[in-house]
Amino acid sequence: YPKLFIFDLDGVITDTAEYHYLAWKQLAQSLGVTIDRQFNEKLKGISRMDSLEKILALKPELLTMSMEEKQQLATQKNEYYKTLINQITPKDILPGIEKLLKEIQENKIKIALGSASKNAPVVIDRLGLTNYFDYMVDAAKVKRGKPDPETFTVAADYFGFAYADCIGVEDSAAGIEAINRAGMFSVGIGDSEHLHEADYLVSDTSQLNMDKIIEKFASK
Ligand code: G16
Ligand code: MG
Repeated sequence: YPKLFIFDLDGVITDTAEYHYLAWKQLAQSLGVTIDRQFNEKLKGISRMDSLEKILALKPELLTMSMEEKQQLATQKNEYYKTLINQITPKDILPGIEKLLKEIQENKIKIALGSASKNAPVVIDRLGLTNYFDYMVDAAKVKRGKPDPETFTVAADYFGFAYADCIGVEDSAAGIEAINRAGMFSVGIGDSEHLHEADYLVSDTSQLNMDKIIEKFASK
């Protein structure tokens, strides 16, 4: 029986990718760079600074920028993002997620958040889901982001649980790789083209069912 579920945020609990996109688009515009939704796919799940580097790479003369200037731009993007996430309400919880959290909690299994976002606690609060989480990984303290397993192992270590007793839920390939490398059971949300390495894959969050996940976990 599993002891801990670790959830990714963006793309699993809610769709903040659109807000990240709008904030990056606004920042890119001020640099004379245009980005589209297709390009934004590359920014999903990766850190703020790594995302900025990918945008700067679109215009070679921007790459010579100092670290201080880059920090300023990253902060600017975050200011745009923080304004946008103020619009988030519990209506933005993806289908099936609150039911799943409730079932896990009722079964006395611990729940953690494993997001790369430093804004994750604010988003969870705006969604009204804070009380479901026994622990939230502090993205600012994670040294190596996904696909490194650190985000997930930090959560298990907090409780002192064996990694094999944990289940990670992710929508990105980098996230599934991180869960697998941690030696945990991986649940993927998306298509087999991107997430074929997941131990168990569902097409969207409405297909998530606790009993089914635990059955798959137990038979691994
Ligand atoms: C999220 C998003 C990424 C974003 C990252 C850092 O990850 O998918 O696009 O760059 O967090 O966010 P922030 O700038 O708020 O610290 P996740 O792990 O929740 O999918
Ligand atoms: Mg995600």
